[in-house]
Amino acid sequence: MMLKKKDKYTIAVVGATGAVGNEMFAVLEERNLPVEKLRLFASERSEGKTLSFMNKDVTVEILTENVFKGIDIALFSAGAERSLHYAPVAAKAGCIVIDNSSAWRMDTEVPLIVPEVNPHDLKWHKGIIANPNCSTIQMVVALKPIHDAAIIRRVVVTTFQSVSGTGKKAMDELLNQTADLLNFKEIRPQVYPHQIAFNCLPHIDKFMDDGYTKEEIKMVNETKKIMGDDSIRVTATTVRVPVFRGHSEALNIETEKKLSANEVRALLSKAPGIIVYDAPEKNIYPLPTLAAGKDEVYVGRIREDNTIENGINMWIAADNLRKGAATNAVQIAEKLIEMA
Ligand code: NAP
Ligand code: 12T
Repeated sequence: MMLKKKDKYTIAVVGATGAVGNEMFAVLEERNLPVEKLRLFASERSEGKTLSFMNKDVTVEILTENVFKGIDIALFSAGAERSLHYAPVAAKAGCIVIDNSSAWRMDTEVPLIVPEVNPHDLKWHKGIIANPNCSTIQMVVALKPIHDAAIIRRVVVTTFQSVSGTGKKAMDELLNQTADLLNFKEIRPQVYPHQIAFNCLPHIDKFMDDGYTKEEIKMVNETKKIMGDDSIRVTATTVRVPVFRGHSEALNIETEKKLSANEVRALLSKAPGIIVYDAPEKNIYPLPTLAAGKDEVYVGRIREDNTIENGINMWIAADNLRKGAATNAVQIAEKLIEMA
């Protein structure tokens, strides 16, 4: 299924009132996509709300099965259940879906795209394209140049994930808990099973029978699919931290060919979508506060792991709502438009 070439396109954001949806139309505006008409959808709770796009008010519409005719591209971020139900309905109406949920990512008929890594996989989409998990996107952007140069055998990753990954309610929970605790008030966790303020929870998404969380399993499986290489071994521990925006990750990488820390620095410096931010003597290293609001993946603390033959340690940070979600989805839309 190809996008028909036009001067301008009708683009929709499904889940427009959410944390990711909000960022999506901000990024569409910023990157100046050729938008003829923007349509915004959410649940009946948001009926009649207006949101500003290009200095004009756009009214939020209720999502139903009949809305997709005449829409060229729809960016979905309204939860996996909505994606499972509505993405095929939209595709059938001729609308190309770029889906942010986990619903379609591992479907063999659906390409899973990070434009810096596997833009070629866009060619075989059948109307639904999946946007990877936020933690996976920022990791594969940093891994791809290393894999191309030295073949990655194994990655051990620990994540430090912000609450905006869970959505708006979780951001409110961190804010309110922090204020309540500082005022000696009692707190009652609702979104997370434990206090998130002043704490770290080794628990993101559901636990599976083998003791891993779904988030950890997503990082393993999605990495192989995006990199197009089942031989890369990935093992992950995903942790929620009391940060509003920006995910950080500690990566330990084992390669087939030896790379020095300087070689990795040089490789990543010229790779697309990456900023090497690595001068520890000046306290320069990636931080979630630095990455927030940016579209690039920041990489620093690059050093050799001398406990194995060919090992590299590094620390990365990126904005989970931007490159981890909205920016990556909009970049996919840009590629579709380029290919039309
Ligand atoms: P959020 O802040 O809770 O927003 C949810 C959005 O979905 C709201 O716009 C909400 O509309 C809408 N929605 C909920 N139920 C709906 C329904 N029945 N019909 C139509 N719209 C409905 O959540 P978020 O953080 O933006 O996340 C949204 C989705 O993005 C999730 O599926 C999540 O899997 C995905 N996501 C992906 C990544 C990634 O890794 N790439 C990162 C974060 C999130 P109302 O305001 O009307 O309720
Ligand atoms: N549970 O899109 O809570 O698979 O940070 C993204 C973020 C699922 C996803 C989170 C999640 C996804 C979270």
